[in-house]
Amino acid sequence: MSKSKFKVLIAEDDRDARKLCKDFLENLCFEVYEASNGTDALEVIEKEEISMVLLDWVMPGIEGIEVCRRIRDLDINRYIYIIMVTGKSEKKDIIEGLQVGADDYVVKPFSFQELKVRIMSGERILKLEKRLRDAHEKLYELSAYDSLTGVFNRATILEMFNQELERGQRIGHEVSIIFADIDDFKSINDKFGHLIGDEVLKEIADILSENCRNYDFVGRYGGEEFVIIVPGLKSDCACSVAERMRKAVCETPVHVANMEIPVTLSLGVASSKESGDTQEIIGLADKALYEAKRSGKNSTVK
Ligand code: GH3
Ligand code: MG
Ligand code: MG
Ligand code: MG
Ligand code: MG
Repeated sequence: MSKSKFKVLIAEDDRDARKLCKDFLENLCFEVYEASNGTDALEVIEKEEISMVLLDWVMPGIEGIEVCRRIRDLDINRYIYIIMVTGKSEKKDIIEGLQVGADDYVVKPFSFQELKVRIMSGERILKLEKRLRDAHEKLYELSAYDSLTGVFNRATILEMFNQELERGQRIGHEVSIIFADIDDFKSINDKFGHLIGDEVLKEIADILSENCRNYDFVGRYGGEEFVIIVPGLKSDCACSVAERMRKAVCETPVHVANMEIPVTLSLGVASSKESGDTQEIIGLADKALYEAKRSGKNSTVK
């Protein structure tokens, strides 16, 4: 069997049986955890990234069958492969075990040869599941983030804005939004070229991200325009955030390819207090941004 990094939990109240099983699994290169009752088993599963459980049925306290049921009720984003290993050998027991969520069922006394091939079959499924999970994560990254700047893309940031507005309504929080547009970006492109322009966009995205709180969201709305969602802040406070960003950008020139490029931002702020409609709030922030541009740029308007 190939070297495996999967963590396996042996939940078994009989000490000798547990020890035998542990030695056997460690020889197969698994990282092994032990529990002598159902309560401890569930605790280990919550704490460690357990991938496979060899689960005895008859144990003091919470029995294996109930542990199995509770594992399937857990809200986790990985699969746990469960093999019931028990002396309960009647057909109705096997049916019940598989019905509550066990993937496999081994009746004691078993041969280690049999246990090994059953574990290998579980490992095949876990490896496949891990590959699918990784692929899903990768797809999410590709679809949710802007590939140039690494901040959220337009579709994602708008979805997050909607979610935050709903959450804000539920818990009675105001949600603010900031539109930030680079001033005269076209002339930066014209003067330094598009590639340098791209680097400037990345730097600005970084500065915006560095100047917000952990629970704010930064996204690229398009071109040289960014959006920052600020949940739980009234528009006055969101204006302070916007001003902090504006100052951070205009006070230090952006360093790209051994050049110092002066950049400024115009920002528009709106909040959920002004309207209950997503599009309307966006329209208000856009209008405020337009006003900042009209009145001379490098400023924040609410
Ligand atoms: P204003 O102060 O009114 O916002 O002027 P501006 O020049 O920033 O705005 P305008 O909308 O006239 O021009 C935006 C420019 O941004 C034009 C476009 O070529 C450039 N741009 C959009 N996306 C990208 C990109 O991904 N990379 C680069 N380098 N330039 C981009
Ligand atoms: Mg037992
Ligand atoms: Mg611009
Ligand atoms: Mg313009
Ligand atoms: Mg623009």
